[in-house]
Amino acid sequence: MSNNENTMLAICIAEDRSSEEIAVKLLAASISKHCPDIKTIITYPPATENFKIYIRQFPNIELRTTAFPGVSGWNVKPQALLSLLAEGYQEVWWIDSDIILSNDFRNNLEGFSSSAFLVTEEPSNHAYDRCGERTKSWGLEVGKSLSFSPNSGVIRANIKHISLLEKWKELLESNTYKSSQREPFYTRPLHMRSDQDVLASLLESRDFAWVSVDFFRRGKDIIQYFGPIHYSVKERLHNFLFGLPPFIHSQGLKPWWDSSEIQKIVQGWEFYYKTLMLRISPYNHVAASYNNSFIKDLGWKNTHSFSSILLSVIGLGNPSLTGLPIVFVHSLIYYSKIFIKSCIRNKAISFKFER
Ligand SMILES: [Mn+2]
Repeated sequence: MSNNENTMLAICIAEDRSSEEIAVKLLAASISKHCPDIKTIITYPPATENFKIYIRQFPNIELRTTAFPGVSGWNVKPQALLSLLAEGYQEVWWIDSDIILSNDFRNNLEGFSSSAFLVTEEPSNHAYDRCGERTKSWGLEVGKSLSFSPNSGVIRANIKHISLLEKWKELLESNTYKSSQREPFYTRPLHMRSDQDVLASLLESRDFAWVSVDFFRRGKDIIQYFGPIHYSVKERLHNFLFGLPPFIHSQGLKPWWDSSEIQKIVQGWEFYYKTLMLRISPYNHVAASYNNSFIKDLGWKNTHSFSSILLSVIGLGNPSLTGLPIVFVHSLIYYSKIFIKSCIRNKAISFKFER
């Protein structure tokens, strides 16, 4: 890629929680290592002096500390993307702060149309089974159906997508959406659970049916590390053979959180199990490599336990094989339960018919 092309391309990161500072640092370090030629703009209003000094070591990264008005958390995405497109960048990549790069993602662009709107595929248990429902719930006409539920952890948008981003921003700023965000996550209506459900509504609407949408796929392009089984056996074997994908997304609980934070969400054996899975996560594996190599002041905890070391030894130190036996058993139980439930349901239906 020539320099001229690169000046038209930017990575956009925006985070407003100081609790996620270490993740922003790691993402910055991984971008500078694998994509040092891409201009990267980080908007991080809680930046401390220490954070500013840290970021200065990366010539491709620009730090901004003015918050986007009226938004917080994941709802900032369309506004952040629009602001960089308005500055003249032709193509902007949004990357969530809970993602770390393991290599240059541009190597994975083969097969994608250069003008497509790119998002990522959701974890396996969030497969697409409610096509068009989100769109109809927003009162829009359905224009097409997507092959996967979109996850907005990574988005590639270009100047042709400005009207889509503007509409997305408008819906995220609506009063109905804002009041839904005050409800607990799982009691919110499906079309308003988070920013990406609103995005899915628009991508399936007739108004934006002209937008061609492509997906970064699980396994090959991204690890959606949400819970133990979401980095599946199949994906693990693929990554063992062909290497880690460029994007590793640490969804849900984070390996950089203190135990007390995790304990507020999960307790008892689940706390122990999930903490173990965070310790052996591929995110942790990649993050740990920054601890004493070219970054000294990261403060990455990377705490191991006896069980995590044992699993790592069994997994030959490979991030994809580490934890595989547990994931195999967990998946077997999980999918057997789903299978049995569906058998019982079908039986109940046929019983109703017979009567
Ligand atoms: Mn995320």
